[in-house]
Amino acid sequence: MASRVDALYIFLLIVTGMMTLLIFICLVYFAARFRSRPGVRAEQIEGSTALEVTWSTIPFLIFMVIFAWGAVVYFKERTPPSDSTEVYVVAKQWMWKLEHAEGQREINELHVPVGRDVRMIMTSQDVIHSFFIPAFRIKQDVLPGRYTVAWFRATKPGTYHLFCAEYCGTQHSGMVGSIVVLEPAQYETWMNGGSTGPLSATGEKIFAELGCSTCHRSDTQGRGPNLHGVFGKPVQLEDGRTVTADENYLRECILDPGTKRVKGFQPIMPTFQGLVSEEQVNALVAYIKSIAAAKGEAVKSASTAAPPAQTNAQKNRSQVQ
Ligand code: HEC
Ligand SMILES: [Cu+2]
Repeated sequence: MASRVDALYIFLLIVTGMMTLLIFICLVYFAARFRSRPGVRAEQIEGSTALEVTWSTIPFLIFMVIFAWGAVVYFKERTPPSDSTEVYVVAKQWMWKLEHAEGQREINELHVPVGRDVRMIMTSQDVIHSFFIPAFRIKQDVLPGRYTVAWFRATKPGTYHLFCAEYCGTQHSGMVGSIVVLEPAQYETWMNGGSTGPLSATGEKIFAELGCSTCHRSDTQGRGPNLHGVFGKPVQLEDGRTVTADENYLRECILDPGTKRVKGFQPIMPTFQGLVSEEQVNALVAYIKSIAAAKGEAVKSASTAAPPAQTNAQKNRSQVQ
């Protein structure tokens, strides 16, 4: 993204620089040309349509170019490619905790391979922070109580600054880290050292430990919906709305089950607010995502999911509902 953002920024600098120059040249020229002289009097001029149309149209066109160009860069930056590697980020006063989908945990350091799309699913366990990697030109607020997303693809090996860009308390300035971009081979070596197993496997364990699995069974007999194949799909709610089961939806179901109740089910799911840490919620989300992926389904978003390919899990779901 960096070169795209820079190109737009340089264009803005050139346009504004040229305008400034033009204004100053006119200022100096007119001051000299129309200076006060004895016997010469100014005369009043009443409007010029041609001139007004010109000075409205030209800036309008320039602004529209800036708008369209900015929108293209913005949408590109806000839309993670669908096959990105995922990293869960938890911010707290005053550190960054990062966990790879493969299970590696890091503090204030993120190792990534060169040339891979990396999508960060971020939340905060206390106040608002902001995930800022200046070299990659990405900055995204990290909020308590919900997920926000940012992505990048590093193109050059090296170590890059990671900052918190939102004043978050006394040691805000110490909330710094680094993004370590490795060659793929080096990255493999790094990856193979000390993992606790995939995040989704950790999630599966927590799922059993917290008793989620007693209600959410992989057949149709549970008191709660079968969670296989839920992620990325539209869900019908009791109040008539249909929402897409993305990361934020899963998170809300776990922490605040009352607000979005699945159609056809009793409000018996207890809230896990305060019982699970942000890391545990991330693991549960990763697990629920993995059991959608295991069925060979499009997992990233509803828009990429092909509706006709109904799996058994989905058929079970519609029977339950
Ligand atoms: C006492 C039974 C029970 C337990 C325990 C339980 N749930 Fe639920 N869950 C339900 C029911 C019933 C629903 C559907 C009604 C609703 O949305 O509140 C549901 C809904 C959900 C949904 C939305 C499913 C969909 O199809 O959209 C998710 C996700 C979920 N639960 C995750 C969990 C997780 C994770 C745990 C463990 C931390 C858990 N549940 C524990 C009963 C339970
Ligand atoms: Cu911070």
